[in-house]
Amino acid sequence: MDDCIFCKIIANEIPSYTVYEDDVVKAFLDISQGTPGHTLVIPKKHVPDLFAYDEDLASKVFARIPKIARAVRASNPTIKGMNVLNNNGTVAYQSVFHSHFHLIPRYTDDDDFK
Ligand code: DGP
Repeated sequence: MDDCIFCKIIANEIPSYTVYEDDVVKAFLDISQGTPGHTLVIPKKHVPDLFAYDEDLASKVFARIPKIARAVRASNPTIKGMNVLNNNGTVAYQSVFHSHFHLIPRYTDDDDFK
């Protein structure tokens, strides 16, 4: 998609800090770090939101999330937990309409993040 910021990140037209990449997904640091290590996992195929996945793509993308979550957790021993968040639709606070999963590391007493 020409006007999609995440498609441009996949194409390396916009720089990002890559955490993980394969033929199906790319994971990179969110420009707005909710907590340190806040990572986005996106399918390389442009799908606007959760409602647009077919079963094949869903099985491939969702299957990769635990592995990427473990890699993020392993990057910092002070990460004690993680929120996985997926916003769908403007009313649900989706702002980029290329489906993405937020991996938000949680730290002891990081209550600033809700
Ligand atoms: P959401 O509100 O769920 O659609 O989250 C979109 C996220 O995308 C938001 O946390 C900020 C992030 N984001 C937007 N533009 C860029 C960008 O150009 N680079 C990176 N790394 N993240 C971006």
